[in-house]
Amino acid sequence: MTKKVLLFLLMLMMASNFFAINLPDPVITVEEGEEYYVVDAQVEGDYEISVFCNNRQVETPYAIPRLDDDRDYLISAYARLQTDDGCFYSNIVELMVQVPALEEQPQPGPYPPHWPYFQVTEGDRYYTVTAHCIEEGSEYISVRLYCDGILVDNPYIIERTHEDIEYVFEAWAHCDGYEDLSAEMAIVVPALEEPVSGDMNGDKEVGIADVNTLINAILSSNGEEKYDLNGDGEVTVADVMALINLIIWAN
Ligand SMILES: [Ca+2]
Ligand SMILES: [Ca+2]
Repeated sequence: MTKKVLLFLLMLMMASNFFAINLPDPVITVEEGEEYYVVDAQVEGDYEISVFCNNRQVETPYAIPRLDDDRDYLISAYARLQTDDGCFYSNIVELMVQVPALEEQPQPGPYPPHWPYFQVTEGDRYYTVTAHCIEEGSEYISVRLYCDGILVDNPYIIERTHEDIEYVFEAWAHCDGYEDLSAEMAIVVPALEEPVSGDMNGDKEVGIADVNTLINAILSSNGEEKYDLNGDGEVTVADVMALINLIIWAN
């Protein structure tokens, strides 16, 4: 090869370098999601970008699904510019992306191991019925309460009336993904207990024992309202007389 040819080649190389365009390197980004990792690549300037996942060209943004196990993916990208003087490339940028396995999704809670059950709170004026279920409080478990076939609040408050009333309750335990379980209960809510006039000792009867109780209340200056039989605001001998009259009248 002559010196002239070498010189010519040298000048050609210099000329090609002179016209060469240095493209900026693309930047690969990864957005981590619960189900997908999304890969994208950007470059400053108006250049085409080619992106590859494990050497296979992909469209961007490219969503990589998370699978049952951890996986590594080699992402590579370069920018390209086509001009009349030729095609110019940036460096190839590579990034190893570790995509972890899908996180375990919370499973529905365990099926209620027992049927729903009831709790009855007996009060002087109200009865309260509550339907429970094991594991209640879990977001997957709920309990519905029906009274005589109608959906009611749980707990359900019943006001006692002047008569005994029977109610039939049904409770349904619901757990996502399973069949509902139900239980039934009938209860009689007794009538309000009317106070027995003159019954000072609380045995529901009126007799000589109540006179003793009342006298003791007077002697001990116990002015409880229940001892004020004649309603004059005081507990005195007048109440004893009223009580004796009551006993005589009753007999
Ligand atoms: Ca009594
Ligand atoms: Ca009195």
